[in-house]
Amino acid sequence: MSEDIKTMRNVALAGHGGAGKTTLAEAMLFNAGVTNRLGKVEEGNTIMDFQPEETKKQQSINTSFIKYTHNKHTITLMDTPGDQNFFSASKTCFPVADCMAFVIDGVGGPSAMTEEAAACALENNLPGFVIVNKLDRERSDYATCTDACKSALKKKIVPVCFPIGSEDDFKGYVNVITGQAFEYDADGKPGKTDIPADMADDIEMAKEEFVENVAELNDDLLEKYLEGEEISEDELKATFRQGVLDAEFYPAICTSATKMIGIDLIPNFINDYMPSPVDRGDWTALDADGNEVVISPDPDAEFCGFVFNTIVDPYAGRLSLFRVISGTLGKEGNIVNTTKDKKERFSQLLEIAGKEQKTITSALPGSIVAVAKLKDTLTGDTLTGGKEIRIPAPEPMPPVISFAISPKEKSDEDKIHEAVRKILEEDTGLMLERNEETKQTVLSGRGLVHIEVTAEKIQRKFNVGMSIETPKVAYRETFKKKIRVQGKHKKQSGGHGQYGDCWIVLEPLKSGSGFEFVDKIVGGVIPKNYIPAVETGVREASQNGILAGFPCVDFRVTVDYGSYHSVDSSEMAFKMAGSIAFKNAAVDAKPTLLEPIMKVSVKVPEDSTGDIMGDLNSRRGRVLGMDSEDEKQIINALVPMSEMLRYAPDLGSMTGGRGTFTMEFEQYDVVPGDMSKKIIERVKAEKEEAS
Ligand SMILES: Nc1nc2c(ncn2[C@@H]2O[C@H](COP(=O)(O)OP(=O)(O)OP(=O)(O)O)[C@@H](O)[C@H]2O)c(=O)[nH]1
Ligand SMILES: [Mg+2]
Repeated sequence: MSEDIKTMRNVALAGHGGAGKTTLAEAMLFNAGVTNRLGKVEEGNTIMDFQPEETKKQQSINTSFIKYTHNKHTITLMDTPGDQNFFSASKTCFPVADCMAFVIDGVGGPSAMTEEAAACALENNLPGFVIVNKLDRERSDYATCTDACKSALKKKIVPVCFPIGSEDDFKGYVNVITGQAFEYDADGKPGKTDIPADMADDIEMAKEEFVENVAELNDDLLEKYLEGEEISEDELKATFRQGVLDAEFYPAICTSATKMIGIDLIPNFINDYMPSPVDRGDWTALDADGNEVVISPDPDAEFCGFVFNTIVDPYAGRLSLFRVISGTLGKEGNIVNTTKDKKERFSQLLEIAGKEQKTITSALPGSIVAVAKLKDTLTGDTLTGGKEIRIPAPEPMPPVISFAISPKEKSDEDKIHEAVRKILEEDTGLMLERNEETKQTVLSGRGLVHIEVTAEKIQRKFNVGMSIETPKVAYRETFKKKIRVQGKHKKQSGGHGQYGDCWIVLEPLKSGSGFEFVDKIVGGVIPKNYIPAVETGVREASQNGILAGFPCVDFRVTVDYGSYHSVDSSEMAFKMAGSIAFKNAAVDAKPTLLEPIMKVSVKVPEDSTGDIMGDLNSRRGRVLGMDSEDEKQIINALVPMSEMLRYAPDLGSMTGGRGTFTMEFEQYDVVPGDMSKKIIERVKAEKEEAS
């Protein structure tokens, strides 16, 4: 196996927004001499947050990549966004990392999105380590953070480094593996020092605990430990590394990214203990018959790559980012997209470095590379040299909030659709639907900010303005009373007249029945060939209900009597008669407004359950039952759609971002009287305004 693969490290910086991932990446690159200037997120000049939307918001929106060499190893850093609005951009990248660095805010500790990232690590079987950052800040606390990580990351945490000094006085760390201590000067330069006297006892205990944790993984070592024999540093390191690779625990280290404390340790720690693509081992793919096949990170095998990200550029076209899973890819060539069953060709192999792209001549297994202008390839697709295998793509994150979108300029209707369609290629967290009934185009995503940023991106990339508003709810109308009426259409204008006459019975049906039409004409009082026209008349008129113009549902119309004229009757005249009959009936058949009811499933930490139930009640929800899963409660309820349009941000603030929910349409139900009145008035006012 090529040494070049064994020295590769693909590391995803993961965790909640604002923990310092981008700043840490910046500090690491500066420390390694990749850059000669230390950028700041606040000043919008970091390597990783380079998109205009990122510099404006001072947070990461997309995952950024950079590869650099350190001590004969090549480290690819993936700086993922921690904000839940942009988390789908993180989730698509985690599977192509070989390990995760969980960056924790030393003040606030792990939060909801750290838990989400940890769940991805478990799902993909990725090892990881914890970086407790911001330890220079007031009220930061290393021990509290590492302790909280146990439950948040669902893993044993093994602290390897311990901070010297705290808060403003944080100045270095002691490493229990080597027993060495370092203090940093104002420029972030480390100097070897003695373990401070007041830490000696604690470090002694911490070392003991560390050795015990490691010894537990290896019987020989455990025996030595129990016998009180000396365990060499090399033995300890080797078993520790195996424990890390098997994800038996996550080691923890301590840093301040802004003061450059502990930064120089990170790449060494990555090189020494984190996995290479060879350590990661085989990947599982499916062959053409759906059988599992194994793909090894073998440079001599046939090429196979997995596309995990797409970037759309209005000028340069589409850029497909993928990880080489096996084989060695050359600087140009023909490849096959096995997911789409299409041939593709690329003429340049690229490596991404922040906002830059540089051409490279070949890529080994484990490499994160990109090619431009593939015709049919999108995120989640498999590329091969021809072999029919597919790597299963992870499910995109379900959208939680929807907005109706429209172009700012009416004439941009086509342009906006084209732009949104392109943005969907690079953002799997978005979904676009056309609601024919409300005549709205609905864009769904992970949060309001997600949709707002999408609008900004569309403006910048495609130069077209997009407005967003709360989507309209598709109400319906129905009837509560049975009634029999006549519908007569008679016109005598000069020569040929018009004559149609029918009697209908309109009666309510149970919810979900739709519309039924029954012909009970006897004795030919309406000729057979005119009866479908009566039905068409009723059906068309019922598309615009009497209350607020919504389609009518769940009723039956029976035509049981009528009359005709041998010269003046026509299909048209009977259609008019049907329409008039329906309108006459609708007024007196107790018309009633119906609203869509959603089946909602909310997953929250146990201590929020009471608040969530109370809130669902205030949204006119009906709780159906509760379940529990992974220390969380799942509340199932039926809630009117109109009450759920802004649920995502509300749930976020009620649970500190720890709640998630899904919802789908269940049924239509009657809107309560007072509410119904308000909706009808609002719709009428809107219609008047529009006309
Ligand atoms: N005092 C102090 N501030 C820090 C440290 N690390 C980062 N910050 C600040 O914290 C803020 C957020 O840092 P980022 O690097 O953008 O955090 P992030 O994890 O990349 O956040 P997202 O991109 O939103 O996921 C910035 O203002 C940084 O300057 C640190 O070690 N100490
Ligand atoms: Mg960031």
